[in-house]
Amino acid sequence: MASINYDQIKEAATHHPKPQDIKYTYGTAGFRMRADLLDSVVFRVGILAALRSKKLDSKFLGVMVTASHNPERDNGIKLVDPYGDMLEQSWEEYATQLANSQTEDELVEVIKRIVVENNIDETKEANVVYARDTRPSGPALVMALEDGLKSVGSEVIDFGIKTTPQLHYMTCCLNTKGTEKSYGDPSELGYYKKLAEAFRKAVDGKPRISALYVDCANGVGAPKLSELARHVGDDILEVIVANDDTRTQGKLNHLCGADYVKTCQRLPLGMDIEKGKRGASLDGDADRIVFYFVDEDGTFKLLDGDKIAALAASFVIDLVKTAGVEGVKVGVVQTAYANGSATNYLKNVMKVPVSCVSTGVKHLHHEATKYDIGVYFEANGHGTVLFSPEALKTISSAKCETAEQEDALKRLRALTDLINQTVGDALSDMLLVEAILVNKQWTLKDWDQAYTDLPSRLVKVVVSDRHIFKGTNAERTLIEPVGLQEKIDALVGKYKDGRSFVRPSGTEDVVRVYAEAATREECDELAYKVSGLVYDEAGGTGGRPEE
Ligand code: G16
Repeated sequence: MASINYDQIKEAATHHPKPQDIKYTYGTAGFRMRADLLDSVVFRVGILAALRSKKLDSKFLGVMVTASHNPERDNGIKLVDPYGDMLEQSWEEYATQLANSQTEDELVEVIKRIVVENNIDETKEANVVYARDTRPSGPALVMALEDGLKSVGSEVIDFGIKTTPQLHYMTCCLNTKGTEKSYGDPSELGYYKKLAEAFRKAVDGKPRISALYVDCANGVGAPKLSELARHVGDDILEVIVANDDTRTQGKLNHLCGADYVKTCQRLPLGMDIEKGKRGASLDGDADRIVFYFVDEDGTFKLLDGDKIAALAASFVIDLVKTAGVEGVKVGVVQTAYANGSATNYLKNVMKVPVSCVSTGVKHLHHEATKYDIGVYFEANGHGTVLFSPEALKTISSAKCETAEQEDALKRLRALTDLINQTVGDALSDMLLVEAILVNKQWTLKDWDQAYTDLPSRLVKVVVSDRHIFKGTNAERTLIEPVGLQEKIDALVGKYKDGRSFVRPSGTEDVVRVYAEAATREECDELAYKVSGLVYDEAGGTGGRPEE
């Protein structure tokens, strides 16, 4: 292949000018903001994806155009490394530099710097696979992405409309095809078949449980879940898809979806499930899931990512023990948002090692690779279970002496295929939870019994510049604005089991305030007092948060 043609890049860039006075940042999950501000960013991310592919010996890079849980007017873009994990962090800075280069000359300068610093062979082929969610702004942004890719002469595969985890799966499959690490058939059909077959094996011989109503946030999860359910077959899993309107503008994530349900702690619009029925919500790109039901007394009960982590960890630990592969150790990774009761249950009742890292799947995923089997879930329902290569080898080669051992081993092996190990995946996680509940013949109420959440509250505070908030200690302690943490600590000290922290969102233009305490009243009071502090200190703009 010829070297990079910088004049061609300059010419193409004139069609994607960077707006003046905007500073872009590669945040928690890539670039994310109002879609009408993203054209130049998407074009430049295309270039970066191609450069990274060249750097990694022409491996396929993944690019996803989505804003996940954000409102419909937003969009975003993120890069996926060859084995399905998030873009290596050291390259995030390059993404930010490219996005902020104002002129065509500056852009080319940054590209040349990336080439030199990474010793990139310009003549290597570049391969990029991309997909988008159902947002109306998606097609135009994909065209800008294609312009960026073409300007560097990249080979491309347009994967069309997909969930984010399907793109991660596809990227990993393409790069492992024909190797001993082959992750599966690189197609959407291959994805459904792999999951469906693994689910059948995981629940083999156990009776079906009641139907699951799934709120798909009027996003890409709706058609994809219907397709997955068809492959699984309703003889073993009955899924009722709700909020599946991907065509009417304004409905995506509106008063529904996993983020809404978790933040507001109430049923989504369009899911009026009766008492005792089982519900779940996906987010806009189907990488998060939370479960819920309405108790006999009418109380809404949420089973979030923390509950999924505890359920998955305890099931896997039991299987490992019964199968007799006890050398394999399980650990759990959480963030500061994990409910105090969840952490306490894992550490002190289940006696599992627990680590706490900063928000963002990229941080959790990395930490989870340190365990033989790493269970990671954010409280918001984003997560998965990772099996290390050694654990996989032990599980696949284990011999069993009893029928009980054989059965456990069979189910454990099924889980290694059922769980999307490239990234948190709402569809795969749904099947994981369902497989566990089927095996245990549990209702959601049975599952909920393990521990009782401390009342918690998440508040969004709109301020003029959220970047003045800087934290440390896995985001549990603020170091800037100076003095604010002491004020928060003083407030927290007044509440039984009180805990609160403040961090700038990496996906929305808000500051997030989390609080928990022994009672609902105390928790809400603490949350709103801390929110008030943030609002006053940082020149809040969106109306003072009130209870
Ligand atoms: C993304 C990240 C998650 C993170 C969430 C909120 O989720 O992948 O790890 O928890 O944003 O992040 P923040 O609090 O920084 O806004 P999603 O589902 O929106 O892609």
